[in-house]
Amino acid sequence: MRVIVNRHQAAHAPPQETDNGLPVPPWEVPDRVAAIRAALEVRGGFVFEDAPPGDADAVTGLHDPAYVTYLRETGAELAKARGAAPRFVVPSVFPFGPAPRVRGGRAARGGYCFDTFTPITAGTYAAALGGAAAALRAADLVAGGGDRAVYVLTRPPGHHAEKARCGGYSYLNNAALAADRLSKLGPVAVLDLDVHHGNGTQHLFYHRADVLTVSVHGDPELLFPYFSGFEDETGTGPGLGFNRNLPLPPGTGERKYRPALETALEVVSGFRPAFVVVSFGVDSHEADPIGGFRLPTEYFAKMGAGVRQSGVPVVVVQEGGYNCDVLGACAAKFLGGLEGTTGTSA
Ligand code: OKP
Ligand code: ZN
Repeated sequence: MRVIVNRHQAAHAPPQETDNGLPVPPWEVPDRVAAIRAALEVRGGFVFEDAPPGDADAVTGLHDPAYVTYLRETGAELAKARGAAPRFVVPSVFPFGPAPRVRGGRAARGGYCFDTFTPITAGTYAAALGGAAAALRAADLVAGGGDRAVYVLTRPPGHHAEKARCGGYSYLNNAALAADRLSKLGPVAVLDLDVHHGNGTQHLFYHRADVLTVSVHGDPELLFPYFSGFEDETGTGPGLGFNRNLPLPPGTGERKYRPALETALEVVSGFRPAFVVVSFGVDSHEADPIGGFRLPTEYFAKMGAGVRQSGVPVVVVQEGGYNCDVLGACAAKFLGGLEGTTGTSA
């Protein structure tokens, strides 16, 4: 299987994230990608390929051009920081009132971001654009018909990024960009298996009937992103009926996960997609420090095998997963199941 690697991932390495107002060590670190790559190299059968250079024009079809400019220019300013000047920006004030206006830089911070977990650094734009380029390359490969499945090895994640807002460690929505490109060729289903609801992907396709979005995740009453991912969010306008959320309680293990995944896969198949894009997270693993689910490593092979049953070309985009000791094994299991080299049906 071909693996498209984001060469610039390590350019994004914020020194901290802010949780309940306190600086804490970041979970979303460059070692995540290193750990996955090392495990895939040991397992063998993967061909690693650097993504082509990123291109802002390739992402402004889905993302707001002014937002993309904001990411680029904020990073360029931060690159000039010397001495005690801050090395990253995080919003302190979010939009409020009936007609919030973004006039200056401090308003832009809150206007273009929905949480305090997602700092912008000097290298964020390069890393995010590299991930987008990797996802688009993977889409082109499966569109060309030569590859049945391509894996996008990237960070930071993307599935929380909206049209004009970063959040949840996500800046550009890699999976959505791949899905949007593939949607020019036929119906696309995005299956989000990260433990967190893919609010950005839902938001980007909520009004569209040509891209189905299905997500299995932790109940947002208790888990990030808190504001969306509930069962009654089903789409709007022409997109009504083309969004499906399957929230599960904290502590979910194989027994509760399996029927939800089965339902998700049935919804995907019923849509008769020409392509499937998987937002793949390992944060549903029992050893993940922030996910709260209890899936064992072996189960990831069954997840991959389940996706294989769709029978259509698949782009797998790496999203979350924060225990570097299990990331590689789970990714290898999932991709093995998807390829049909390990695992049995979910
Ligand atoms: C991004 B992805 C930890 C709080 C973490 C942000 C989670 C972002 C997840 N105490 N909150 O979906 O894996
Ligand atoms: Zn996640």
